[in-house]
Amino acid sequence: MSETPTSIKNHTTVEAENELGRLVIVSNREPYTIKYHGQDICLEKTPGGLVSALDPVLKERNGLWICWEGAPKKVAEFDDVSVLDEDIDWESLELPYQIQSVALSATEINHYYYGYANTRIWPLFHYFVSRCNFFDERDWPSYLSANQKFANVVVEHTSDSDWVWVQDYHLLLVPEMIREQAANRRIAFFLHIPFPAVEVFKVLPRRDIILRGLLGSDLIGLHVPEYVEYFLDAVERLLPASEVQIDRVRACILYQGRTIQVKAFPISIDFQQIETLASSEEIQTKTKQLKERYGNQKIGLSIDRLDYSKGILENLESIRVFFEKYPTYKKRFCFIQIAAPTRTEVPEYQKMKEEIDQAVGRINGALAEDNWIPIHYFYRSFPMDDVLPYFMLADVAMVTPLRDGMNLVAKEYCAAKTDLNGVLLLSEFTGAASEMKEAMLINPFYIEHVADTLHEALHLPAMIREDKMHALRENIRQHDIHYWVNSFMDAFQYAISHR
Ligand code: GDG
Repeated sequence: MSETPTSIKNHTTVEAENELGRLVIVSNREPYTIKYHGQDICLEKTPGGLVSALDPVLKERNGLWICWEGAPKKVAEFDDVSVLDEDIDWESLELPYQIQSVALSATEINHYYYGYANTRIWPLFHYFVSRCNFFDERDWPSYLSANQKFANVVVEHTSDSDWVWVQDYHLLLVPEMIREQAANRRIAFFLHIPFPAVEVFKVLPRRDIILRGLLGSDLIGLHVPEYVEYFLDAVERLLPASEVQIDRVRACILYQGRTIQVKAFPISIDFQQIETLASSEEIQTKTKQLKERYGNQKIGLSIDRLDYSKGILENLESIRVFFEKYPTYKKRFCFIQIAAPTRTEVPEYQKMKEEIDQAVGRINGALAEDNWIPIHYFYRSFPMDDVLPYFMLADVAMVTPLRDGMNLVAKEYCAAKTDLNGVLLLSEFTGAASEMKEAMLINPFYIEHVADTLHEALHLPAMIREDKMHALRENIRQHDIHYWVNSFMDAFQYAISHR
């Protein structure tokens, strides 16, 4: 990224605020979750990098967050807390900034969210063409109507001096749908998943409508330069030459008399927050307790949402092969897999969970000895306070997605490794691999190679290990989530002044 980072504070002086206008985030997911503790209702910040990064900016700039109003109900349900049975009156709750919800029908939720977004766009953009469900005719109309509802709420609640920032693959049509009603609205879009190579993207029915939807934006952000190239390729090859002109040098597109900037913004984490937490007494104590529980063994760790894109099954097989090739590691190494439940309504995910259960059972059944088991498997979501001690415990983090837009776990592991005593094994099919050059890169499809690289990681001399971890940490420290937000907002301003 070429921009010089500007601090959030600089952006919030009075002049800058006037110049910048109000920031409006549009996402499927809500920034706050409503939870019941007995009779009391309380608000909890939705975990994850995006909310951590944007929440303070929205607070300082008195922003607005537009999201699907049903999302909090779903989260409550997953977490086994009472389910909210009434629509949420956000205004009655004490929120740090305005939240405007978008009401969707049950059909839209099923076919826009679970259907089109999660069983069509998600698998396709992660290169799982054969997992796509192209056959349910109800998905597309729901995707259209849900996106239209989001766009209508944006138009109604914003003005041309606001900065509207649309997030992710659920809302690919929203930029154009806003533009149709409000030609001068300032609109940016960020895609959190990969943008695939054109040969894969072109499989998508109505791909031209999706591209035109995105081209309603003034700025389109993707994680890494490779995805920018793929996006430009798709526009160039799949839309008529009479409609678009691509400027590869300036990475922009001329379309309907407007200039649209397309740029890479690798998302990151709140490095400082994790580093501070990791150094706290509470986390140090928890880490010590974990170390006592696992004894002298070396530890490998993976933390993922339970999703087929994360390569959990393939990695379990690598662990089996590792013990087969290097049997002396029995009782001297174990692997911990934390898999957080996600999209549990989708049959594909239920099936995957069963396959993982079986694989863990099979490997542990075959290899366990005395009190030792090779794989410790947790199928639940851990709060960050409980995740951090695992990061600090692990000698090797195995980040092995088959495809991933960026992958924040890789960055979080490094941020937590304040003692530099850890090695990162990283799939070359993650966006993170293009930045985290000091990681040990692996091809997660090449099982034997992953097993060998794990072996190599466990033997890495301390000096090399520490040098690598130091370099990884310094890069993340400098390019943290605040850098990401600020460089995106700088580019957004640039895009508006050059549109
Ligand atoms: C999408 C893109 C892109 C996981 N398990 C637990 C837990 N987590 C946290 C991690 C991390 C986050 O969830 C997962 O972020 P990832 O980036 O790894 O993956 P996705 O959820 O698929 O995110 C991805 C990201 O958007 C941002 O643009 O990087 O490529 O797919 O923060 O720590 N957190 C807690 N308990 C768990 O059990 N608390």
